[in-house]
Amino acid sequence: MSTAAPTSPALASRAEHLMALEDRYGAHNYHPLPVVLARGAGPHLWDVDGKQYFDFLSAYSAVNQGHCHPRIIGALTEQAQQLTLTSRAFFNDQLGAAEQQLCELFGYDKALLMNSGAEAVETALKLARKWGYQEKGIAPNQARIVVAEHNFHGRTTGIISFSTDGESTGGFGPFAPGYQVVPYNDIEALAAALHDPHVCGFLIEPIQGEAGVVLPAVGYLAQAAALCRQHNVLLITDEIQTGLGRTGKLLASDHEAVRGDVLILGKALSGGVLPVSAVLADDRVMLTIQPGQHGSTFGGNPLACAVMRAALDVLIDEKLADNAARLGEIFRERMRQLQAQRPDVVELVRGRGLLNAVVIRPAADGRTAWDLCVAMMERGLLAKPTHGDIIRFAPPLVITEEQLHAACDVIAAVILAF
Ligand code: IF1
Repeated sequence: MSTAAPTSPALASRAEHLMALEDRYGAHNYHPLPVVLARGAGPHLWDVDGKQYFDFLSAYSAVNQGHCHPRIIGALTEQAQQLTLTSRAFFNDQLGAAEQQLCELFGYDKALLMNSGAEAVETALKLARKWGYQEKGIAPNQARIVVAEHNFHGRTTGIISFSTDGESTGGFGPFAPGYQVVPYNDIEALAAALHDPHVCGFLIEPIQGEAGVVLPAVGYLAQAAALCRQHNVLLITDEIQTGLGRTGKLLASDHEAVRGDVLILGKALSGGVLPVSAVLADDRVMLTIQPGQHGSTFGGNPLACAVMRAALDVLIDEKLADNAARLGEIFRERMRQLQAQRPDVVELVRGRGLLNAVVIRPAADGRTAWDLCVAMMERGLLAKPTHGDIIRFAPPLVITEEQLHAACDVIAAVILAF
């Protein structure tokens, strides 16, 4: 194992030195774009050399409210000097009001606060099973949960048990049983799966994010909800990436007036300040878990609650969902103009609100979406490809129309020169 310092700061630039440190001392579980960020504000990021970028990833939709939003940072710094963590062994003066705000905003009886998105997904799976045994009468250990092909719900061994992505699953078995995969956006396949009386839940992303911003047919979500009601199955909507204004409504499922029996939130629930996730459900589901049957050290901590409350206030007060709806139309129109100009590069444009993706045709000389992202980075816009040929464009929802056009000008310049 090399012990020498990777590079002496004098010889390498600060950015190169910092990238070398991560390479030497950090796990290689990501392949980041070669940019080293040091500051963020609103839709902008700055690297260690002071170069400004538009952030068109928003930390995978965790920074909907913009980087370092003053109201959220204010709540963080104020609470951080009062009380950060008590554990749930005791009450604290932040949790109840935070739970109330969540339940009133989204229309559920109760909320269970966790930390990462994956922890909230695991919590939802446990709730569905508990409800399945206690309320639906499924035989012990026979509960099954239906999921969609090409799903992404997190990285725990339990969650990747139902992933269909080799990158997420390879080398991590054995996997948990009790899941059935059906094609996304295929209502007949779902109907067939829900006939199984052991099914207690259907876990779905209203729009598949990691799969490359894949939208189901209009009406699919509503039909799925109807089938779940018909078969006494819990509809579990994972809105960790699509929720909180990202697709132009408070929740992506609002576009079809669908209400998940279990709602999962995360990412922008804290405005990207610290990990906060939540599961919301009515009493008939939530109260199947009793004291001592589930929890987490940091779940519902006072600091997370104060931050979450400010993040939700910003989302509502600044009408970020409406901004996403309006600017998303403008963005997709700009991208469609590019598609018309360079159909050899832009294969298709899809998305809703400010969750969009452009599918890129690889160039004859083998250049790919990655090369486009590097070129955009050089021109001051940060975006990341997913699954090779898809570039996700998801700026913070605080971006202005003028900033959006400036960002589209960068995208256009790179694509027209590709
Ligand atoms: C990575 C993308 C991936 C999610 C949905 C649960 C979670 C996520 C719909 C888990 C997390 C993140 C994880 C991050 C990259 C990003 C991501 F889709 F957003 F692009 F991976 F697919 N449900 N998505 O999107 O939440 O535990 O991460 O807080 O793992 O590389 P988490």
